[in-house]
Amino acid sequence: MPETATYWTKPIAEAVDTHLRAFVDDVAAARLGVPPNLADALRYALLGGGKRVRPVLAWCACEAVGGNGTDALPAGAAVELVHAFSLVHDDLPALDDDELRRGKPTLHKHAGEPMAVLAGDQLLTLAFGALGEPAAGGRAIDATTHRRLVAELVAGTTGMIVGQTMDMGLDTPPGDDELARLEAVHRGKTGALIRAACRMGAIAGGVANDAPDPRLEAVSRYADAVGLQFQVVDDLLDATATTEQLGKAAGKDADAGKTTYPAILGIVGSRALARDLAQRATDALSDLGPEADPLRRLSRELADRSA
Ligand code: GRG
Repeated sequence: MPETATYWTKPIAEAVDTHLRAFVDDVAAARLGVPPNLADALRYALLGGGKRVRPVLAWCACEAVGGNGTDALPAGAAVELVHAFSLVHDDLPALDDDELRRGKPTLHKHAGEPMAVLAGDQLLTLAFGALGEPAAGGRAIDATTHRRLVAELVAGTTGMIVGQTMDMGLDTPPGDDELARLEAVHRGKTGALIRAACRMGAIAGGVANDAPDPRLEAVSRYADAVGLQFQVVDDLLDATATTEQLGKAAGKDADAGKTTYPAILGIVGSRALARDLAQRATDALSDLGPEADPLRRLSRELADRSA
């Protein structure tokens, strides 16, 4: 999280970490019999840092529709498990071939490539199990809500994989120009999981199950703007921050000759776009009351993040 946001999102991130740790210990290791080495690899990938942006978004989206943030922990944990899977596999030599993640050696550098492949598979599988595990002090998840959460997680994960497929040149992004094609890649690769996190938080918070709910539409529009904004800022940081600041290799986009927002719009143009998207995100919430203020604050602060 950005420095300015740390003090207010920290308790949420800590609740997420506590929930994830208990899930790995009590469900993955104790109940499902994941062996100690694999469980350690899961903890390394899942609990070793990370801003927890997606579970925090789920929590705040839940509260934005009048829910209790604790009820969004299973959804947030599930999205974070998918996110951790994507980072572990993305870092593999066959994909991005990275050695540093969250300021530490990537999982395949730490535990070897076979273990990293298997841990990624396991993280993805466990994500779907996490949806049915209520948090301590949270509500039990009813069957209809559970089914909706599964569908959102499938859509978000699929969108992410489709975006990654296009990003790797294995499929052609739709769009008439370079900017439209870049947006299509990132609406999938980065945006789809952020959209899922926000929508799942709102669903866990009790938006109507039996009729279209305008609050879910508002949260979805918010999420679409924030998802793109997150990637614009990620591109900016890759171009302007240091490896030490990011905890992962900086400058990789330029080295790889990749199309990025700064490459197309320049640094100043990309900063303006990030601010514009933050504004679009808050505008999307105009019909929601003060309970959506944390979501509004997050989009502003994520536009200014430095890691
Ligand atoms: C391997 C199926 C598959 C997909 C990989 C997520 C992804 C797709 C690749 C990772 C590389 C990348 C730049 C993805 C864009 C999303 C993004 C900005 C990820 C980093 O998320 P943060 O900043 O990371 O939330 P932390 O470490 O804070 O959790």
